[in-house]
Amino acid sequence: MSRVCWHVLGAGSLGSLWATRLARAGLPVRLILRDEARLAAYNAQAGLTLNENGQRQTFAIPAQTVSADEPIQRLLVACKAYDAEHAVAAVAHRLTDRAEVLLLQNGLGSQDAVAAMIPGARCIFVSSTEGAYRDEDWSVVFAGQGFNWLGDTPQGAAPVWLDELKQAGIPHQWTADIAEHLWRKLALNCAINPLTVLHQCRNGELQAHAEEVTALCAELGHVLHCCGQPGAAEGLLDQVQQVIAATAANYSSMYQDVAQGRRTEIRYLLGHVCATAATLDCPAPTLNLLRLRLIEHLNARGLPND
Ligand code: NAD
Ligand code: KPL
Repeated sequence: MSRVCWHVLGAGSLGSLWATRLARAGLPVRLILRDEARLAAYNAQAGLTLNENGQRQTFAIPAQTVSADEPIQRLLVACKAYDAEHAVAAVAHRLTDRAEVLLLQNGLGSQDAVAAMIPGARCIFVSSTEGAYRDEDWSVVFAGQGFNWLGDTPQGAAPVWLDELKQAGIPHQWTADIAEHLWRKLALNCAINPLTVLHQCRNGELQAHAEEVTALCAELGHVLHCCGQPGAAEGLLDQVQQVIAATAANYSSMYQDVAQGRRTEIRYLLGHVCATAATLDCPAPTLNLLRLRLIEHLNARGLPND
């Protein structure tokens, strides 16, 4: 039986982590790169390298640009939230009638924007807690074990190809409520990441700012109730404190983005919570103030503030 090819759009950290594990399991994978220059750079290498537990393994995964003409039946979108819509627009004409599109973006907002653009496709949202970073071009380090929740809205049946994720050793579960998982992760990120940027600290150092964290969690819980996500609010402060303790030595992803002069996903994290609260007339003064402080911090460093 011929397998459906996994087209991976965005050969960054998470895209490479998925692509290499799928390829390692013998599944057909294609990388989709943004232009001919990137394709030439990739083709000058032996392939894409996965660095797991200090072991490096390179996979000669075929690549193409967005403008190749091969039809796409299954697309994994692994760009940042702010790039997803534009990237998918470039390949939308290649999607088949029954295409499935997996959206790996953190936060909320980008998934709905992509889904609205490709109404004929089945969009599957993924909430990932796995960790990866690039140590060099075309090489990814698997830095943190985690989990992937997958689901769609309205909720459909679990796709049969979940078996392929199992085969590839990608930890996952299909969920009837992907929105709750995405909101919960977004709330965790909003309670931790902006504060680590503003206080210029590792996650663990937020233990010295316990009052601020507590106030934020209380308000996030309130907003989650307002937007019909009470499940995502349950035990939020406890979990935030656990994550802070468990990742005490780490710098949050937003801290790392700012430290390295990269654009953040603020619009899809704090920005999304504040915009949703405003739409619902739900008071969120602490979150709004935090967003303004973060914007000021980004402006001072010449970084995009959305
Ligand atoms: P990344 O910046 O490492 O990779 C994104 C890739 O997309 C880059 O290679 C970029 O060149 C490519 N890209 C952007 N626009 C493109 C286009 N138009 N055409 C083709 N390629 C394009 O980002 P990442 O860390 O892999 O994160 C991806 C998403 O996953 C983010 O929303 C992030 O928050 C989320 N996430 C990441 C991790 C992690 O550990 N890296 C963990 C959980 C969630
Ligand atoms: O996901 C995270 C991040 O850094 O983006 C954690 C570790 C949960 C902190 O919010």
